[in-house]
Amino acid sequence: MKRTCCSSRHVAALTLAAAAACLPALSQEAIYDEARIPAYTLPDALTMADGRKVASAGEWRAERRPELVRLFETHIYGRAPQPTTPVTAEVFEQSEDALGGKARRRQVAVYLTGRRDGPRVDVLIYLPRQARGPVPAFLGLNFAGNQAVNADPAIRLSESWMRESRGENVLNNRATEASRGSSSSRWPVEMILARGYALVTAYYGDIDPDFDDGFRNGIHPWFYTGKQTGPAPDEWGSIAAWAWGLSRILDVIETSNDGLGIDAKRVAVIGHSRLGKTALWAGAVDERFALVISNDSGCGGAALNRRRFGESVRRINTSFPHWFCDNYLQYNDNEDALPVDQHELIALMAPRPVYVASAEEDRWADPKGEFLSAKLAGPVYALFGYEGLPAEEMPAVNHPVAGRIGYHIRTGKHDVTDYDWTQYLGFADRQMK
Ligand code: GTR
Repeated sequence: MKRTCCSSRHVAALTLAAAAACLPALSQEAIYDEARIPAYTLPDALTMADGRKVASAGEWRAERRPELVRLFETHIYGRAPQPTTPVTAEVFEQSEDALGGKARRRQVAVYLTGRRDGPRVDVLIYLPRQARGPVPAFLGLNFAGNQAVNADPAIRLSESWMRESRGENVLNNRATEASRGSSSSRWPVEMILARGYALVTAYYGDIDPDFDDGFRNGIHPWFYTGKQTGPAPDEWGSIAAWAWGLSRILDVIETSNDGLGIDAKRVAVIGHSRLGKTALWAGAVDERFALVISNDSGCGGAALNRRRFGESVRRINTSFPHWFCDNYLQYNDNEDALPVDQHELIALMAPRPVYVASAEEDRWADPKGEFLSAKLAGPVYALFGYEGLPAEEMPAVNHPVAGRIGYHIRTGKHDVTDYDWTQYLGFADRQMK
């Protein structure tokens, strides 16, 4: 894989002089002042690359939408392969009486390549105990293993590689028993079930471990052809791989006999932070997701690249060189050259409902840039006869606004809270039930 500028993966291979040339930009301070944002012009979602205007939902669907998906694939996330073999799944544990009688639980081994020697994703499902017939669901990847989502002792402990930054709950890059329930504040399972929804979750590292190893582990190598040893500059990085994994989980829901109790036509995809970027990309490329939720997704997610506020393209490509495709490196300090911006990513959800959430103290993720993306996707929703985001200005903190596009900024930091979930559940009730 060729890289044209520095990333942690390649800095070692650069001459000293070349590395030094990269340093000033790397140490550049993040912009946290609106007055310092350079003037920029956003690409118009409704203008084709050849200048033609998109005037109808039909033209959007037939021409502009596919063009935008290709542009985002080529320049930001990388193109993921079509699955060559159907995914296979095996329920390895279940209970009709979980969480003190509130839930039914399913644990399903999903073999992403259909083969037992290929990557295996353990999917945890909670269904409302009393539900009759298939229920709508929230599907989201988690950061620390299924066992971190709830203290339920029956959840299989993750054995996959895990980042050590999660603290004492991870030892030698593996989750420990102490991690059980450690992320439960982000997953209010009982609240979700009480509202009639199922929760479906899996550990993102089961799909592709979140570190830069040149794509030798995880799902990528299973799709190399010939002598290929890594993705081409326009092929999938880790975010596209995680999103692809979400689609395979949806395949399982869609094709299993009873849908595992879930209505495949009412699955909302949700994610926080890097997994919020992932949820958005999953919703963009896979229109089977009925509703899409971005929680604090920031740079490479809902935030506009061209604002360069908080985390910038250079910064994210330097800290996490494996998240995006290599072509994205061309836009380090060069955001204006991008043929797309993130309001067009939100527009790719149209006409499906989409919700973007920010947190007041999460300035790294650029709340205003997230709001603007949600707002500026509106004209595409209008083609379908929907009101997008009914707000001219950024709403006050803790004052959610929603049309077919929802948005809030809540008090507090970069996290997923009950406040966030309360808005998502209300939005899903109105848009999906
Ligand atoms: C940060 C990164 C963000 C966000 C976050 C997370 O370090 O700069 O883009 O994705 O990680 O995923 O927790």
